[in-house]
Amino acid sequence: MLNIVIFGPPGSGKGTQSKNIIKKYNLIHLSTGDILRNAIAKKTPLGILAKRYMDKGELVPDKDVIQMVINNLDENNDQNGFIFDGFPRTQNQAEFLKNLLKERNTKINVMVTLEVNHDELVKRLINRSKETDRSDDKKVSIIENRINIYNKQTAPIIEFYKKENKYQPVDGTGTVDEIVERICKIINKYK
Ligand code: B4P
Repeated sequence: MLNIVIFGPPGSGKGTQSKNIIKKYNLIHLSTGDILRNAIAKKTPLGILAKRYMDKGELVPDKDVIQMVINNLDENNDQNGFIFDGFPRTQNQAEFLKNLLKERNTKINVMVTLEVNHDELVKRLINRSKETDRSDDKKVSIIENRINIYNKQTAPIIEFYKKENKYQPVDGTGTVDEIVERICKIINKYK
């Protein structure tokens, strides 16, 4: 199995790159953001809960996101591997994912971290808000809140993957194709 964590701040291009990488390596795209937005659209109990957090740019509680990931892995048994997009986002989630994969006799091969500067992130998310109806892209204050939360709660888990020798930074600026190429070079070393 090949399991990849794609990591980076909001707007760094995790979703964009995941879509390209799953095709090349025949992986399942497990995007916690997409699953949560789908739950919101369907007004499920999880969606109703998640909306309260996501509208403010805050993280959805660990226990709810973790249960959602367990369900998704169970539904996709016997696959080639996964790209985890937007998960883990906290130390708890990172430890949980490690244990969950161990129980299933597999592991994360590599964590690819997209590096994009603050102003470019804000610019991309404002642009995206013109094309989509995402409540968390609508106001600069919410975008800034998400970037702050990333810096405080999410970025520290880079240390977790560094200790495991799985952390690989990638320049997340340039054309989408250029970035795909950089990521594939890394994946090929770890697969
Ligand atoms: P996500 O859905 O994960 O979204 P994201 O971080 O905003 O975006 P991403 O990095 O995927 O950017 P994209 O490719 O779209 O999270 C949304 C929310 O869900 C979180 O804030 C949180 O509330 C909740 N959530 C999700 N997972 C959670 C978890 N594990 N725990 C708790 N809460 C969780 O790219 C952005 C824009 O840039 C696009 O418009 C794209 O076209 C553009 N772009 C991409 N690459 C580009 C490039 N190379 N050049 C120029 N533009 C580019």
